[in-house]
Amino acid sequence: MSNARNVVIVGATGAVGQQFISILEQRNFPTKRVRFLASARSVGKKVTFRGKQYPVEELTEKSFDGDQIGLFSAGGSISKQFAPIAAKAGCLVIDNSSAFRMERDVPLVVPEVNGEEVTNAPRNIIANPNCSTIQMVVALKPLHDAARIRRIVVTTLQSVSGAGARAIEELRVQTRDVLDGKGRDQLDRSIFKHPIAFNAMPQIPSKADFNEAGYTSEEMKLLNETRKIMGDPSINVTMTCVRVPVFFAHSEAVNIETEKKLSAAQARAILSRAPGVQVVDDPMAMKYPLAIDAGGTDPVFVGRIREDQSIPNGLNLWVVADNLRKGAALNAIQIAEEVLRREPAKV
Ligand code: 25A
Ligand code: L14
Repeated sequence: MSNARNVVIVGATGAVGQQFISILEQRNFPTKRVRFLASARSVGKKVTFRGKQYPVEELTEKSFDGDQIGLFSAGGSISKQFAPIAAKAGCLVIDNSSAFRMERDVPLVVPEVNGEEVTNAPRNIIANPNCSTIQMVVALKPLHDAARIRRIVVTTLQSVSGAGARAIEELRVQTRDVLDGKGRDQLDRSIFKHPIAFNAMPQIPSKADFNEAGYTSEEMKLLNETRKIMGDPSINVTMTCVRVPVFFAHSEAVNIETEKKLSAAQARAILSRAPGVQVVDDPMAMKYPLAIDAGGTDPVFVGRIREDQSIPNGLNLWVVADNLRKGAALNAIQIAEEVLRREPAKV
């Protein structure tokens, strides 16, 4: 394949890294050499890609010789340190962390919304947005185009996989331990400060990073990243992010106020034609998006579409997507596909 590139995965053993591997396979992404990097802890592990076994190699400053596309998901501090090194070695970095998202000369891309921005990457780094933001803007961009959104009020219900592979394990073990009768103080709480099994926690991420106004960094991403991706700094967003004991897929209760009136039927019609969206909205038949259906799939599911009767121009929606796929690995690989399609001379 003439379009094939050398691909390197950074954080290959993590929750998102594993999804990179399966999505490259599922989408038949054109690759030449593929390499799998993680920390020294993972050296000795093997990963299987397209039926072949590969060793996991340690990420070092010398890792990037000859790589053309780098898919990064090993956390913000690793990205800050290694993305510029890879980019300098000629590798186009598609970064899942928050390290570069708000930098002016780094595009923040959701292909359904602003795919054309991939050509605008002077630092050889493209940022993949926050998972909750991605699914929200895929659902809201077509409504914004039709009726101009002035204000968004959103509450997220986020799965534990957003906090990585060890968080998934923590929920699994805690659930079993609580059912076995263990008390709060006997539970392993290495990732989450409070028990996450049988609980709902209004704080993401797990380290306390509330700003002066009382918002978490995850909450501020929904404001700042939405404005950047939509290219409209006039959109107002207010939000509460909640961790729930779900393994995969984030759910969001979204309320919007628009400049022009949109009926629920009009919104449903617009969303049923929107790229990346699947409308599931037959409440009388008890059909609406569910995290357990969205896990392992690609679309952003939208349902419970109804008018907000408290204001003249408002709508309520329920938006669900797999946070490790559309919220992370799938979106990043769609960015890479967008790059290949446009084939800028650099890559
Ligand atoms: O730093 P941040 O931004 O706060 O990010 C925190 C975590 O969020 C996940 C990811 O966790 C990250 O570490 N994450 C990042 N972006 C995400 C997104 N968009 C996201 N989650 C969801 N959506 P993870 O566990 O899923 O993936 C971590 C991967 O990064 C590799 N890594 C870590 N440090 C590294 C490194 N790679 C290179 N150099 C480093 N210094 C990590 O590889 C994994 O691939 P690993 O070898 O460190 O981990 C292999 C397995 O070991 C377990 N583990 C991880 N940390 C520890 C550990 N075990 C014991 N002690 C530890 N401290 C993991 O379960 C992993 O499977
Ligand atoms: O900004 O813990 O991409 O659910 C994604 C996962 C932030 C934390 C990001 C989580 C991270 C979030």
